[in-house]
Amino acid sequence: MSEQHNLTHSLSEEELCLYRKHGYLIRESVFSVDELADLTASVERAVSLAHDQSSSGQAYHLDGKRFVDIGNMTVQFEQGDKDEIIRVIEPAHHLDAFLEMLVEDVRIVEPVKSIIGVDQVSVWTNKLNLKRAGKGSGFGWHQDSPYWVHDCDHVNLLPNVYLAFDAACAENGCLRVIDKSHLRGCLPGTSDGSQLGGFFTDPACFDESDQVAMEAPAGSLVFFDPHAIHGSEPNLSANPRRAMVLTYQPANFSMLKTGEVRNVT
Ligand SMILES: O=C(O)CCC(=O)C(=O)O
Repeated sequence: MSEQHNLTHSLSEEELCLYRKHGYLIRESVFSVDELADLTASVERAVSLAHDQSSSGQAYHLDGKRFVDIGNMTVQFEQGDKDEIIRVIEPAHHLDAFLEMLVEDVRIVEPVKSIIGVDQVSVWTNKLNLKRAGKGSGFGWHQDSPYWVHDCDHVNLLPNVYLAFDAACAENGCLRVIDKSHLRGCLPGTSDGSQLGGFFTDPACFDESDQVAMEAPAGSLVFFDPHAIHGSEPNLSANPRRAMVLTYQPANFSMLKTGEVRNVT
């Protein structure tokens, strides 16, 4: 890919200003319908593989949710009578060749370089985030930064890119971001006595009415700041809401779970 071509994917000054002001930016329909067909097939292969591998992994429960660690990968299942349904896989890029290529896609990586302000980045982590039709659970309000700060000295420099494999709307539990919340750094978690409570942002620290629904067509990208408070409602609709959240950092730093350095040029 020529340098000229790469530059066309960088964020414009106006986009960068919006990202910095609000803590998120949506670029609509970046991936084509044909690409999405390949990518969703790849996602389902990855899920099936993670399913097979999870039978030999290390299982544990946190607040009633089942997790299975398989090497450096964590698989989280839906709760209750849906407990064979995979909700999150982290990291997931190694499970399929299309996901491996996605990590290096210039349409994802070049805007991230604009955000961090560097010429080269490396992978921090990535997650497949799967909300099946009528079954996908919501995600409480949280920031990623307090979760990562114990493993990383540059937590301000970990922008997320959310790739919507399916159209995302209020009905299927689209991602929601609290506008401008990224400007406040790491906020305290709840202290409700639960195991995961500390990862959810204390509701006294923000106003839910500031939330913005990241509604977007399939193939869209949502860039959001590691300090941005975000979450989502359950998917009670007849349509799936599958996504991958890819997180980057400046070059030459190791990945969150694997310790491997994965530079992306
Ligand atoms: O998928 C969602 O709606 C929320 C994802 C999320 O919060 C995360 O990956 O940290």
